[in-house]
Amino acid sequence: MSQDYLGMNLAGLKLANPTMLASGILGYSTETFESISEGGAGAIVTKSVGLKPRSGYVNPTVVQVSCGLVNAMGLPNPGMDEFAHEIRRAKTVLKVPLIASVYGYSEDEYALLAEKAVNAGADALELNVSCPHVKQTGSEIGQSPEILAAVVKKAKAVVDKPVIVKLSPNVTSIADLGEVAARAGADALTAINTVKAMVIDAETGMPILGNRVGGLSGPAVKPVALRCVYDLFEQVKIPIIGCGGVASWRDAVEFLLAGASAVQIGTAIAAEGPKVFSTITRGLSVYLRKKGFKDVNGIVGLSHRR
Ligand code: RRO
Repeated sequence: MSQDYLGMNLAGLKLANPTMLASGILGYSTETFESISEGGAGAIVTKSVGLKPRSGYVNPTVVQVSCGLVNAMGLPNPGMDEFAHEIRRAKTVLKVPLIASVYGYSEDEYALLAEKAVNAGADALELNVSCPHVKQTGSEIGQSPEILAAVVKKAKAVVDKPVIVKLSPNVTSIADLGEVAARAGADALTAINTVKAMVIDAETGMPILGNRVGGLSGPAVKPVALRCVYDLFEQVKIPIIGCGGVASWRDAVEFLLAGASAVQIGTAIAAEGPKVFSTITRGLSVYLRKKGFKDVNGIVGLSHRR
């Protein structure tokens, strides 16, 4: 069986297969990125990094629920100047594209972060404009068409690498915001960030997360994410990367049929480890061969047929 079924060019990025590590899962170290790459991922997206170091919220920051994980990490990160060293180090060993996820509080900050990440060697950027529980960077930037357009335009003006925009499901129309990002020059969209959620402990009568509220990921959000990808595919012409509850090759196929060109995997790594990537790509390859498709592009958006 050949892996050639799975190779692709996504918005200028050469991928050996359409799976990526989702931002936010696993830290910032070259060793972790290497283990994910060895597990079979086609690309790696880093945890979101801002200009200044941030310690994040107090514990607990992640809670397991029956249908996934609820997190409110609060953007813990070492700051871009420190992280740039790690990008440089990772680029000396990684054989797959490294996509730097960045967040900021203004268009100038996003542009500066984009420049710094690309100068350090990042192959592409993912603009995180959709964190569900950190004010300003998530809710104000990603939900305002004007600010979103300004952020994307400015980032595109300063770097010559692909700019991907990660969208929130916590909006009235993700497709309208995807269109705004595409018109502003985004090369691809990731859908979706986590869904606003919380967990309450009946014994203590209190919210469990240190931040009280957070974002849900994992199997529960898959149908929400599929619908978001489906709506985006109807309205936007740039590639879409599906993210939300992908744990098996069948999940990946469903996202491709909805209109995604690739998928990101996050929560499933907690249960399966890095081998989840090769398990999914093997299954996807067998599916494509059995169904008579010669590559992934053959099924992207096929569920839109009438
Ligand atoms: O760090 C977080 O709490 C976080 C981020 Br930046 C995000 O984009 N999505 C999320 O669920 N958590």
